[in-house]
Amino acid sequence: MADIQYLEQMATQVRRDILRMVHAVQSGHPGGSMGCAEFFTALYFQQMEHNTDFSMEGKNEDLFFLSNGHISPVWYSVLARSGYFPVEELATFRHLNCRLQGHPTTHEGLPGIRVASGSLGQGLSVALGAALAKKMDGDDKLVYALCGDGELQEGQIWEAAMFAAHNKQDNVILTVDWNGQQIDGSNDDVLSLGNLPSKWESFGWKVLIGEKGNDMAAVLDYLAQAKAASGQGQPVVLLLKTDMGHGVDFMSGTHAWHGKAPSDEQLANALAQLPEGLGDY
Ligand SMILES: Cc1ncc(C[n+]2csc(CCOP(=O)(O)OP(=O)(O)O)c2C)c(N)n1
Ligand SMILES: [Mg+2]
Repeated sequence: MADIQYLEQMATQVRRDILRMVHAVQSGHPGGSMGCAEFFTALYFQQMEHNTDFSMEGKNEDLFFLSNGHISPVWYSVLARSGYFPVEELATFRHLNCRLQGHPTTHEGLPGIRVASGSLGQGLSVALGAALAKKMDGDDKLVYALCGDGELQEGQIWEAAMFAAHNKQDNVILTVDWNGQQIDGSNDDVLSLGNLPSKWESFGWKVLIGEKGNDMAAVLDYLAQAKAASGQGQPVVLLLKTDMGHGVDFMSGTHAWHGKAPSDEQLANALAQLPEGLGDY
C-alpha cells in the first residue's frame, strides 16, 4: 500500500505538471485535469494492477480507457510519473508530431494509450469491448474507464450502459468525473443530467457515490469499494464528485478553465499554491 502522504504529494506534483504543460503551449484543458488529479494518482499508484512495460493487448493486467480525452494533461503526467515514459517528455505536450497530442492517440505510440479519444461518448464502448475480450480470454483482470459528466449527454453512453448491463459485464468499473461543469457552463445550465444515480441504477449498474473526489484517502476507499463490487453480475459505476480546477483558488469550482491556459502571472500565482514536492520535469 502506497503511503498516503506520498500520494498526496504526487497529486500536487501532477497539478504542477498540468499547469506547466498547458502554460508552455498556451493551449489545453487544465480544469477537468486538475479536478481528477487524486483519481488518476490513486488509480495508477495504488489501485490498478498494471504493467508499465507497455503492451497494446494488456493481457492479465488491468486496463484504463480515458473517454473524456481532453483531460490528457493529467493522464500524461500520471503515466510519465508512474514509469510509462520519461517525465521530461511532458515538455513536448501539444508540439507538432510529438507523442503527447492534445487528445490522446495511438498513432504516435505513446505507452499507456490504447485508443484515441476526445470525440466524446465513445470511450465507454471501447472499454466494454476490451472487457468482453478479457472474459473470452479467461483473463480475470479489470477494465477501468473515465467519462466526464457533460460527456454523459452523448447518446452512445446510454447505448453502452444498456449493453454492459445486458451482458453482465461485471469486470468493468466506470468512473464519472461528476464536477457539475462542462465547456460552456454548469451541467444544469447546459443540459441537466437529472437524477444521475437513479439513471445508472435503472440501466442495471451497481452505483457508488464518491462525495469527496479530491480527498486522497476517500478516493482510495471509493476505488477499493468499486473493486469489491466487481464480479457480481453487474457493471459498476463510481459517480465521483470532484472540484474542477481543484488546488488553485482562482481556478476552482468553475468551468472557466475547462480549456484555457494560464498567463505567466497566473501560472506563478497557481504554482505558489502547489508546493514542488517531487520535482518538476
Ligand atoms: C463528440 C464531441 N462533441 C463535442 C466536443 C467538444 N467538447 C470537448 S470537452 C466538452 C465538454 C465536456 O464536458 P465534461 O465531460 O463535463 O468535461 P469537463 O468540462 O468537466 O472537463 C465538449 C462539449 C467533443 N470533444 N466531442
Ligand atoms: Mg464536467
